[in-house]
Amino acid sequence: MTLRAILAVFLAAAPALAQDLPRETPAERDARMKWWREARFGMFIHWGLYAVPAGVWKGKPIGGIGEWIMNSANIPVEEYEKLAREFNPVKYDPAEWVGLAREAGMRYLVITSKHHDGFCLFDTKATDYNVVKATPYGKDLLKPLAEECRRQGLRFCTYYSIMDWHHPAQTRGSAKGYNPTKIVEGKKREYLDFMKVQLEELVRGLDTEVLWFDGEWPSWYQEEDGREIYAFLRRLKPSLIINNRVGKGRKGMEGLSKGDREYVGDFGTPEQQIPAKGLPGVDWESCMTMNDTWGYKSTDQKWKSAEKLIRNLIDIASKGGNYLLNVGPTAEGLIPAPSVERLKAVGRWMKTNGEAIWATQASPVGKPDWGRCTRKDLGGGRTRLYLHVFDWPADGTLVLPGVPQKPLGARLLEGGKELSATARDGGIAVALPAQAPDPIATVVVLDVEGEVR
Ligand code: FHN
Repeated sequence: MTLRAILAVFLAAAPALAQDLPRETPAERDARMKWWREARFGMFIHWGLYAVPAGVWKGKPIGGIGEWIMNSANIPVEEYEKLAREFNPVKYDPAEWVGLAREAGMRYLVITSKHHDGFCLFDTKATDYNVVKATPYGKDLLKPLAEECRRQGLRFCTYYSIMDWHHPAQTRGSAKGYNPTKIVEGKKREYLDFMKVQLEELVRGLDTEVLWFDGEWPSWYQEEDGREIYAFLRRLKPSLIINNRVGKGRKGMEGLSKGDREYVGDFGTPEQQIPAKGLPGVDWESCMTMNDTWGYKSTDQKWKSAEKLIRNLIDIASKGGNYLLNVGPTAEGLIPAPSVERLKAVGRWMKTNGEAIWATQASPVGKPDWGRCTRKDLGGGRTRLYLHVFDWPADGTLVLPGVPQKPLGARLLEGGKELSATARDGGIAVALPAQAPDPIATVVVLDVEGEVR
């Protein structure tokens, strides 16, 4: 067989070969996922040209989420592109953003490198439709943020949309809008190669630690494409973590236990929801907004309370998941004041109670009536339970049913006041002070003998 023939055979097989997922033992996977599992809490950032109109187009408020305005208002590409000339985030301060996330108790940060509108916030060679080439700002936005994350000890991660309303290989779904895009006949390989160039820039140029895919739902994009992209990325950076939206697993992983996993990707991505019983057996992360939009909308002032955000964090951690909480910065580069206030409030709670969230495991006793529980295995046959009390018992006794293990000691996490813990009816009763130190959630630390499952 001639060399040309051998090459032809290999190239024809290349995409299939590329789908051979990297081999990894459970221990190797645990090592790769370790920092992510222990992080429990991250910042999501949706930022781009859509922050310029901020939910209003030609004087009219546009419904729906802010980053979808190009689709929601069915804005012609040539018109939407002009927004780049107005995008000049002179107030952008990466150190301030990372500091806010760090003080809130967040351990990683996921920012949109390219959302569905196709505009890139980094200095990509694959298209001139980017912040360096197309805006008066003229500088890469992600590189300084990545450097600041490393300086302040957070993991830098990037969101990437597969669906692209600007790339010539994809066309609008209908006369009414772009979503879901269609692929131009014969251009799918061109687009997948375009994706790979940009993904390589995010990995090699920005050293991203998580690739957070989205926009995977158009029918032209298939699970096997996800497997090809996943294999490509893991070969590029074996330690990289990739969500389930690299393939078509968004619906699957949210309901499947580990054994049934049929989809490519390292973690499930329930969105704007907290699965009632978590997702046993798989890694998962709930991504949620602080108001109702991901990208900035001047008209959306429906902010969740700090209490709600803190209790979401506790609820998610008690089910073994991560909380990816979103901010949508303005076109000037500012995180909206209501978001800043809430991040600081969450940070005050985390400053006292972070150890009851970070590196904890899911509750071994489900959801107690009075609040939530998280767990740490201390080794030496001891288990630490963090009892997050939302509803302070009127009679001053906190009862934890279903834990027959011998109590070894109990205390308030804040201040360390020792509490009396005794076995009672197959569970444990803890005597509490009359007043709850923290009305949102007071954490009681309870150590018991043996494993609690
Ligand atoms: O369409 C996007 C949306 O704009 C936003 O980015 C969310 C965040 O997870 N993801 C998609 C909707 O599922």
